[in-house]
Amino acid sequence: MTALHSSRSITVAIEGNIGSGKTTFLDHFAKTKGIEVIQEPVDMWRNVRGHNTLALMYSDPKRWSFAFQSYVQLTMLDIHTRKQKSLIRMMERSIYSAKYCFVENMHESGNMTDAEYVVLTEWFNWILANQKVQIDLIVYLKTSPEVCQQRIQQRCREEEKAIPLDYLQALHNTHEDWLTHKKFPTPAPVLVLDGDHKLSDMYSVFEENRHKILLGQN
Ligand code: DGT
Repeated sequence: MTALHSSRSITVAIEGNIGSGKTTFLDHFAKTKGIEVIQEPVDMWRNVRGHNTLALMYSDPKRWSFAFQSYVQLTMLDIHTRKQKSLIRMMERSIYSAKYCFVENMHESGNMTDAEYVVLTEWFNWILANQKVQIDLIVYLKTSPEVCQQRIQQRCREEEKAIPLDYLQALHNTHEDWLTHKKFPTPAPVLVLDGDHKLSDMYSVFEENRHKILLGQN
């Protein structure tokens, strides 16, 4: 199948909670010619010159959230500013969800001090004002925290073993605040997909929405 439905190049960001099914979405569309897929740089976060910052953040969030989010912000900026090679780029998450979903949650939950939060926010605002961080469509996989938890348990990623349902609920709320209630600006139209179907049924949901997604419309 080919992706050449649109004549302008577009960037689609796939957003949703941990375990919401973003990788399944990207793997599905990666098979389409003309689409480049950029997965989230989790492996880079796990090995910053030998330091596993993802594990540090989960083991002691008060101590490590700021360092971790600083690096996440850098790696996301790197991806956003990479030259696009195909007509359609699909990327897992964005610099926006790192800030509006994760940083907000860490600050609200007391895992990040006001000063740390303000420093990250100043960096974030500077980036948006001075760098080209283009997104044309956000696909929001809206998946209930309970379903996310089951999927996280099934995949057994070492760092995520102790993620409690409360944390997934809080992250669900920050995604909803941003993408449904528009508490923060959305950089592009939002297409909401129900992520609660079993994974084998998700492919039909993706296909039903293929046309809109490839045209960058919600
Ligand atoms: P999927 O395919 O929907 O199951 O996606 P995941 O869960 O593989 O990908 P994602 O982005 O939801 O999360 C990967 C891991 O990295 C997960 O443990 C949460 C963490 N993570 C991702 N971005 C951030 C961030 O900005 N801050 C924090 N604290 N954690 C993050």
